[in-house]
Amino acid sequence: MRRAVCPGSFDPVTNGHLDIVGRASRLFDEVIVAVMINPSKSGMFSVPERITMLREVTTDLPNVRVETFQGLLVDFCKTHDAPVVVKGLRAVSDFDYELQMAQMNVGLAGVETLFMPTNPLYSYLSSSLVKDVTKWGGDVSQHVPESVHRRLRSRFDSGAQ
Ligand code: COD
Repeated sequence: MRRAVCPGSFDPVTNGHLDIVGRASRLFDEVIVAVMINPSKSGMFSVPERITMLREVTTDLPNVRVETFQGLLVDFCKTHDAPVVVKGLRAVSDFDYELQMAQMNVGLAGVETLFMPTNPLYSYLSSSLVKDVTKWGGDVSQHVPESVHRRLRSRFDSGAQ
């Protein structure tokens, strides 16, 4: 079985993430979306909330499952017998950091990274940007799935900063 991992913080999942996960699901037998826990980042949504949102928006992709992990990505990959990581590349600014991580992951455990060019529709999208725009009353409904949009709005309506 060809299995790949799409890792990230997903705080929250955007249409850019979803595009990469959907495309990866057509290339691999199984794709595991890994919500990686970074204890030094508090995040807006809890990890269980991020997992719930991801599961809601990937129900139409039967070969995609969502898991979480705290630790090295390569250890998650080893545990799940997934030798490949799939990442989206938005711009040159992503490249330096992504290249370092990709090279480190090969060196640590032979885990390869496949980079997919972002869909031009989503090339400027990030979780941080959708949170910031929502915070100041902007409309991000074109940029995140409907269920995520609802949660973002209600989080800010209830006073999140
Ligand atoms: N279009 C296309 N792709 C996108 C878009 C978009 N608009 N937005 C995001 N993506 C893709 C990118 O590939 C990105 O890498 C991925 O989605 C996840 O994005 P985020 O912002 O949710 O997640 P990040 O960048 O915070 O995730 C970083 C990781 C958690 C993957 C990384 O820190 C990690 O692997 N941590 C585990 C600990 C570890 O192993 N550390 C050593 C690394 S060598």
